Amino acid sequence: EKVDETSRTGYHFQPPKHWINDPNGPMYYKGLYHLFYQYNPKGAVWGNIVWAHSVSTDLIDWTALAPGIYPSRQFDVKGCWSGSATVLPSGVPVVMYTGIDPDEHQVQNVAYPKNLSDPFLREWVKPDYNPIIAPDSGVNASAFRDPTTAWYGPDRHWRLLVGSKVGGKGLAVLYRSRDFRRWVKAHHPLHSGLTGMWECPDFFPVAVHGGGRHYRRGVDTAELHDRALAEEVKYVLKVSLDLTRYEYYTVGTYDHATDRYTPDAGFRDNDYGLRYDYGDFYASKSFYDPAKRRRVLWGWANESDTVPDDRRKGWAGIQAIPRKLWLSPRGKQLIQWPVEEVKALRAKHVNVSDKVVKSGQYFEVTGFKSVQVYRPTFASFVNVDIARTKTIALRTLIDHSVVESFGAGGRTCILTRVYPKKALGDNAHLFVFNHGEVDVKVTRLDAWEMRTPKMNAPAQ
Ligand code: DQQ
Repeated sequence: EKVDETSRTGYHFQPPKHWINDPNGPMYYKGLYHLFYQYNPKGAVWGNIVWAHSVSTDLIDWTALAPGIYPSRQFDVKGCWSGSATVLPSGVPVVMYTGIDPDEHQVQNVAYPKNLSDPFLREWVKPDYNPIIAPDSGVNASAFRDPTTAWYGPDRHWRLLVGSKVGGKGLAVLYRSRDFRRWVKAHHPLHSGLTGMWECPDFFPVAVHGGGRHYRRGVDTAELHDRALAEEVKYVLKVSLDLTRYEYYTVGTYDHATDRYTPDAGFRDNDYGLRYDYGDFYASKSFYDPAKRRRVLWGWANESDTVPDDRRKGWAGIQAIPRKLWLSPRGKQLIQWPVEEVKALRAKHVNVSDKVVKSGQYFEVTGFKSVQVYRPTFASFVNVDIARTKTIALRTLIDHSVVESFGAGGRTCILTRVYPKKALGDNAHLFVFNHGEVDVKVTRLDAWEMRTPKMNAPAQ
């Protein structure tokens, strides 16, 4: 099989070939970041889904291992779909995922590492008591999937969510367990909305600013029931809407006693909420990184060219650059920013300062090789208090077929896929345009060539 390298990425996460989709079970264990992801080992279109597995010490250089979870039993014979990792208080990581059984029913399974002293967590054991959660009679068995990371309540019960729907209503179905083995459905879902199927729910706490300096730090889902901490946190519920292929989140409060989640006032007047990203970003999942006390968000960006193009290229799909995620000081939205490790890839630097771009004019930023033309196909708004900030800031990561932008310090994010045919290598140029009606002054522009990390070279 041939792989067309033309628009493959330089530093965004990609395997050497074939189809990828959702990030699965991200976690940090014994000094390594683990990323699993939906993968077709046989081709560049969706199908034959396994959990491919890669590890990294810095979220930048990645080593590919053999798939961690793949169809092997009745309860997952037709596919191993999305799921999450939970690191138990004992330090043992557990994976929960959706298996497709012989009747095409979606069931939830658990898997444990075979050897806890292996930091690579190469082999996973699926207990015979799987599935741990099967769709009951009231549930549509083909709309019941993507278990979240579990959290522990003050009543000493574990909880997790499964994405589902009833009629046109999306559901985050809540299950409880004392022993992580026997799970009982709660009488009401944690939350629901008139949006169609909820895929890939994610539910986690975020620190509230409260005047403190530490509001950017992440909070572990396992700390959810800690009283003292609970008073300084809000909760985020994110869902992926399979009808529109967009993701929405709300910020709100979570009552541990009643297991109710209530979005804050600003999020209550519609069934949607805010978007993580106004471009191509789906089936995302966050995890708590204890090494840097931050919450990190992974999201999948599909190709936006055609399926025949994907087959011809021999690959499809990338993961966005992992983003650190925190609550804005006023608590009205989340802020996302590429993890700081990305800066280590910066090479040759070019800068421009105090340059006026008249209305309708442009200038070229010279001194690079191998950058590409930026053709935006998505747009959104960003709230900026220009009287206070004086400037509008934009950070953009350009990487062959990916343009990932963070407006006003990470308040509005847009990931776009682009497939230039001519603007390749030395034919690629970087321009600053002013399509507005008034002149704009570029007070500061910094640009770097980016080095290519080790991207999924197989383990030795
Ligand atoms: N992708 C998985 C499902 C999930 C969907 C299957 C979201 O588990 O609902 O590959 O992209």
